[in-house]
Amino acid sequence: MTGADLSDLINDNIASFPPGRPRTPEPEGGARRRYRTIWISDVHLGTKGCNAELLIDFLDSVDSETMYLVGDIIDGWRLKKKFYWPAAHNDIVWRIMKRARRGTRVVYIPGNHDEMFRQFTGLNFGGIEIRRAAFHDTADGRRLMVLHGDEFDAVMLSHRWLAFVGDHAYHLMMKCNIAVNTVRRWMGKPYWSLSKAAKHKVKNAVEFIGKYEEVVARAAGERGVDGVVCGHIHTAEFRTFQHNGKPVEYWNDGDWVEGCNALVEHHDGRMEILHWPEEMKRRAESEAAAAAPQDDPAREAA
Ligand SMILES: [Mn+2]
Repeated sequence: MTGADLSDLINDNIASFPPGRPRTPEPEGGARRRYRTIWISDVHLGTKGCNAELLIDFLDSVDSETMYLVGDIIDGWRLKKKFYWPAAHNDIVWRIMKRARRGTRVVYIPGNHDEMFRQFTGLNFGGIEIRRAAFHDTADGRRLMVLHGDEFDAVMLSHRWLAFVGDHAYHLMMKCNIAVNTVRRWMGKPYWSLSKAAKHKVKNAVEFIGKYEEVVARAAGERGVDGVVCGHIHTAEFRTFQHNGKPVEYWNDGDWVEGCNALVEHHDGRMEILHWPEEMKRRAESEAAAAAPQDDPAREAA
């Protein structure tokens, strides 16, 4: 059976997948923020570390013409060791497929944790295009290379951080992250990333991230594009590098394990990294302000 046959077979059956309705239904009506493009990566569905509730909230709050899934969406490595697939993870797959059916162009670039999908490069499942990498042209005419970013691991092997990313210390930290945030939720406090805070304190991690960003931006410069969008290192960032006297933009769309970030392109080509826990906090505050009585004498006095 060829890949194309398989794609036909799956597409013939895809009408019934994902199942009819998600556990958490999409909100009816409600204005969504519209963007030209959305990039997300490193969701790690199939692991406890995935902040599925926050991602569902994000997906229900935004819409775009194009959506790039920049790798490590499903964590095949972890799933192979231990099967973990709560209803919320199905809800995310359902929402992405629904989006493709509603007309959003969805491009899925598998990463290293979901490398099993790389064999389907060039195929289309339920309206989702699978690519090894992509080029994205912004509204203001910049050309960006889009890839997951594990391609540069070989270059980065001299750095110890990678061993750390893949291994027990990282998972231990993710477990602490879950515990900390469970307690914070009980206390009514918003999501806060322990590992993100720790990473910025560890000198080697900071050095690794800086070096990685440089290596990826250089590769983009060598391709002659204006910039690169990637994921992989779970650190959302925008930086500008110089390559042969020409600026090269480095964009990392972050992750949904620690930071809960997305990268978006506005309709004029302007790009922005969204930190979703902060967006949720701001929304809750403005809703509280709107709900408060307008002519409250106590507030006037204060
Ligand atoms: Mn990765």
